[in-house]
Amino acid sequence: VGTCLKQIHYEVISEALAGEIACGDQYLVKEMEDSTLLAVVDGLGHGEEAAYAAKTALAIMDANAHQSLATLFQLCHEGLQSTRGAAITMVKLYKSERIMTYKCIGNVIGVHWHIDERSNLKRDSFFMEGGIVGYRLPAPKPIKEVVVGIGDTLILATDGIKKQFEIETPAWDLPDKIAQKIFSRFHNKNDDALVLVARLQ
Ligand SMILES: [Mn+2]
Repeated sequence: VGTCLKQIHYEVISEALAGEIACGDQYLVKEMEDSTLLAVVDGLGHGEEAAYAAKTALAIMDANAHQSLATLFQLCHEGLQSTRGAAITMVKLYKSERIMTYKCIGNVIGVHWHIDERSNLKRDSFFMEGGIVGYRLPAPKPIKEVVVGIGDTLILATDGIKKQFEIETPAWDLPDKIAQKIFSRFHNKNDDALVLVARLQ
């Protein structure tokens, strides 16, 4: 189960707030020749307008996926001016160099599970910057660059998932299992929710 691409195996679970049809939490996974772009967008609030902001961001990313994350955030910021705005986390995994770059603006949490020098499973949480894409961007900072390896797990989650999910070790479950566990244990039902789990391969 889940979706298998060349570089990653991933699963996504999402659910709109009860009573809403449209979900303001959306994602994009786009595999390209040299890299894979992963993004999770939380359109502000919930319902139609949140979903519209999220869809607008995803369309911009999809059309410009080859650009750097700095450029993608700038394009999204410009394109979301007439919307409510969104929290966005993007990750780009590069095939040749075994690195990823990432940037988080707003509160979509990112976690990177990997094996450290002492062969221990280690969690690194993404550095998050305050702001709302489409409304107010933080002062420009260098894009984060991280070494990654086969077997590493990336988890991206919106604030409809309680942040305690971060400290739960995913161990070696497959992405679909991890996503199901997180969603069933940490879904807070006051908002749209989305979790994306990707394993590097
Ligand atoms: Mn939210």
